[in-house]
Amino acid sequence: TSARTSWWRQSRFGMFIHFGAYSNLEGEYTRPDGTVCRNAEWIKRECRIPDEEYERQAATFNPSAFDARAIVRAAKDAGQRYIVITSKHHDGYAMWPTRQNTWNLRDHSSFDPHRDILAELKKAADAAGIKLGFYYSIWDWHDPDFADPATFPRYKKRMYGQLKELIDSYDPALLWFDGEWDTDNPTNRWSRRDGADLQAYLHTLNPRLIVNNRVGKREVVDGDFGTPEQEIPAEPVDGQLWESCMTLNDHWGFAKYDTHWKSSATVVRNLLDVASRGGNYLLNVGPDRLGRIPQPSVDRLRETGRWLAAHGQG
Ligand code: JFZ
Repeated sequence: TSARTSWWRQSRFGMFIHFGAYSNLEGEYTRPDGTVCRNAEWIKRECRIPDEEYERQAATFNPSAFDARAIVRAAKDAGQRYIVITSKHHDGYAMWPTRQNTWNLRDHSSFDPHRDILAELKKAADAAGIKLGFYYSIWDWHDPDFADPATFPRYKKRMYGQLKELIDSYDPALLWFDGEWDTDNPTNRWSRRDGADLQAYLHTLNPRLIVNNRVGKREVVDGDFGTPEQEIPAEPVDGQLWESCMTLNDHWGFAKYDTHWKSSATVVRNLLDVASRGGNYLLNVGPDRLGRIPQPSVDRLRETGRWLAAHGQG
């Protein structure tokens, strides 16, 4: 517990946003034989979409209705104090105009090339006093240098380059790593040493940056906080800050058929449960292909905020 993590420890409630090229499929892939395969942010891999086909669909991605101010307002109304958005998920697609490759929202989409959704979100968040962080997947299905141990150092260099771009351009308060496990490689290419090196590098760029434990191997020594997923730990690890991330339905990315929404009562109960145990609650929304947060999510965020306002927090 340091001054560095003070804003985060006091925040308690944040908004997770899963948004990427997968969102354009809205959770459904129709195979050439007409059968339908359902998934969300893992759709490329779980539905075995060929690379060329996934790239072709990404080229039509046009989240023209992405409204950073509306998203920030939804977070603020809910009583959330920080936002963590996927800057790059496992599919490797960067949601900002990275200079490391063309597999990104500016160079490989049908989106207005003058827009930059991370810059828009940063501006809106700053204006509302909301902290902004980025999810970043170490695991990368798209970069040809990732999968081969011989070329992995080249990938790592590009990854460092992307993270420097994110810090230089958008000054995130937090980086939320993922994909440090690497199911392609039982040899566990991402080592504790890699994690420690990366964390040290990031702190040379911004000493105040907060980083989650998936930067390393999710040990207590890795990063600043633990990341239990879809659960509220009964026995938090002594001395480790933690944040429980959860979906609002049953998917992280948008899935048009998924109507299994948690009630706002459940959300409030989870938030109180997490907060009473000293943790943070990072509640996910998955914008649709146009960039809009689904209305059922907006409704639940608003109801949660109303409850908090009526009971003295907020
Ligand atoms: C990862 C991602 O694969 C997923 O798409 C989503 O972004 C989520 C927030 O993070 O999924 C995980 C990560 C960790 C575990 C399970 C799924 N885990 O520790 O069991």
